[in-house]
Amino acid sequence: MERTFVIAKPDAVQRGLVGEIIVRLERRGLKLVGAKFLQVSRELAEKHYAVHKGKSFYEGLISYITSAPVMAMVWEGPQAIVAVRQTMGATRPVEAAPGSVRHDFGLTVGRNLTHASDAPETAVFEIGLWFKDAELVNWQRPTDAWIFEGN
Ligand code: IDP
Ligand code: MG
Repeated sequence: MERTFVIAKPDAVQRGLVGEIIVRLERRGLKLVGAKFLQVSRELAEKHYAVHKGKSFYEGLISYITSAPVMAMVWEGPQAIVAVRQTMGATRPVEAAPGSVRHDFGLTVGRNLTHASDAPETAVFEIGLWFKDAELVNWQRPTDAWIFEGN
């Protein structure tokens, strides 16, 4: 089973959309295995977004993610990485599919509500950066047999 890292960004928290984001992932059948509500430090933000250092939007991105609390989460399921990015929608809300979080609640790329890991290696790196092993919960969900079958 695959795990992916998700953030409800400061705009999602301020706008009261954390529950909306969680409900969409739960309803899809993904399983929550870790969550923490925190104010992101500049140090953590720089590590998380190291890949974007030097880009025109980098400073704005660091100030956005550190501007107010976030909800950081780990979600699990078959093809969780691709599935969660699909539920969140394309980076630019005006290019995101109707029905996705970024389409339904966003307009500009600088306030696009969520983060989700984009590949298996990124997911491993991000989960390790934000969570200790002991903060992730392995739990059984009997309804899984009604949600997943094979791949
Ligand atoms: P992703 O979040 O969909 O993976 P990335 O390209 O990895 O998108 O960019 C990381 C984040 O940086 C975006 O979610 C968005 O918040 C911000 N960002 C990306 N491109 C721009 C831009 O052109 N202007 C402002 N912010 C941007
Ligand atoms: Mg990205």
